Amino acid sequence: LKHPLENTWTLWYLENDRTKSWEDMQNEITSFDMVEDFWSLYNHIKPPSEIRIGSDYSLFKKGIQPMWEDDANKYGGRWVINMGRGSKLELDKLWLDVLLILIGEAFEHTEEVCGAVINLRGKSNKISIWTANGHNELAVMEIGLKLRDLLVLPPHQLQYQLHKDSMSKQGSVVKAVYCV
Ligand code: M7G
Repeated sequence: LKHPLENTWTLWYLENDRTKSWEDMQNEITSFDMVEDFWSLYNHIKPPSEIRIGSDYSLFKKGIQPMWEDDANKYGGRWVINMGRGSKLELDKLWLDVLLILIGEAFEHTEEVCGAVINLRGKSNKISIWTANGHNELAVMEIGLKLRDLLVLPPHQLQYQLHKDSMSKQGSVVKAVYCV
């Protein structure tokens, strides 16, 4: 007997390839809606620390593409954890914790959660949790504070950025609209 999840989730993998557009670098891997199927998938794929620099994994609710342009994301934003270089162990553990928090529906405003992304970038690895509406302060803050507690992050390590600001960014800095 398998144990159903609240939602169906889709795993995406982005492999950096200069000959392709960003959208075309996204590959939909598979979807699952059972606890046991999550673990078989997790055990079958490489942990983030073993995939190539420049790659991303994304886990989104089925039907939402891991891009700013998706209807579910276009008014949203993301809580970003800047990991720096970090250890492989830390990186893999934090990503697994984030996956479990998502599929376990740990938030009160769980309907606001769209998905999570890990960007493998060498010196500036990032994990982010994407939410649907960046102006829903109550939900954004509840999610940010709960993330900080569950992941046991030190204060000021989580920053919330609106996708519309990432989309139109000039230079390398996107302003944070909230910080916990
Ligand atoms: P990134 O991979 O999110 O972060 O964005 P990085 O700077 O740490 O590598 C890198 C670039 O990928 C952006 O400047 C965009 O050109 C493109 N890109 C990233 N995202 C998340 C999107 C997206 O959602 N839609 C589109 N069209 N391009 C994106």
